[in-house]
Amino acid sequence: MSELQIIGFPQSTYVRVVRMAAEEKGVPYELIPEPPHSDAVDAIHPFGKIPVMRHGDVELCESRAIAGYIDRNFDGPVLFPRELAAEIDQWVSIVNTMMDKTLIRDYLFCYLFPKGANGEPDRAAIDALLPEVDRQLDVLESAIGTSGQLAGDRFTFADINVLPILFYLQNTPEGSARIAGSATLTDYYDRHAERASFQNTIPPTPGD
Ligand SMILES: N[C@@H](CCC(=O)N[C@@H](CS)C(=O)NCC(=O)O)C(=O)O
Repeated sequence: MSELQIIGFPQSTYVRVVRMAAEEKGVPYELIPEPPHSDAVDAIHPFGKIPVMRHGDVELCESRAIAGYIDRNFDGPVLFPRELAAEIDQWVSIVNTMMDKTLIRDYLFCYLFPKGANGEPDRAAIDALLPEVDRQLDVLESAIGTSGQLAGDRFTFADINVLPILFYLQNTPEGSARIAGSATLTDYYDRHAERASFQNTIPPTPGD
């Protein structure tokens, strides 16, 4: 069968999670860095979102579905172990429906696409978001707890799915301070950031 193609630009946290899944499994893939709503993406995702995937005759969209396909169809370490599958899906759902919105689309975007006076980040908007940012990081901290993993006590797709979000938070003043102030979050992030799958998928910074 032809090589796996992962389609979507590498700055996207959702593209990164499926790349990390492929990297963890040792699956070679071609990254095709398309933006959302390009013809190539629209041909596979009914709402034009990235990532999408092609593997021979198989075309798929949605990061959770793509990661599950990669896990089931290739050798390598299991990313959705059966005994943790429900717990992994619970955390994927919480991260994708709540944390992605608050931590990335609301909070991070205040810095990435500043809307304040003179092109500065909107301080009032950021301050209004901080209680919810803190609350969500409290939830994450408590879920990681003493096991050091998000689901059960082993590395799974639940961890892969949240790490690209923490990567971006590390580049914000309040997000990095909150992580630095928690031994649990700092240990979790530092340990997982050493993984080859994380290092090999670090997104280019603007201007690179
Ligand atoms: N539920 C989707 C979300 C993917 C998503 O929101 N991707 C963003 C880029 S990070 C996107 O395509 N945004 C364009 C849009 O929503 O129109 C998944 O898990 O793959």
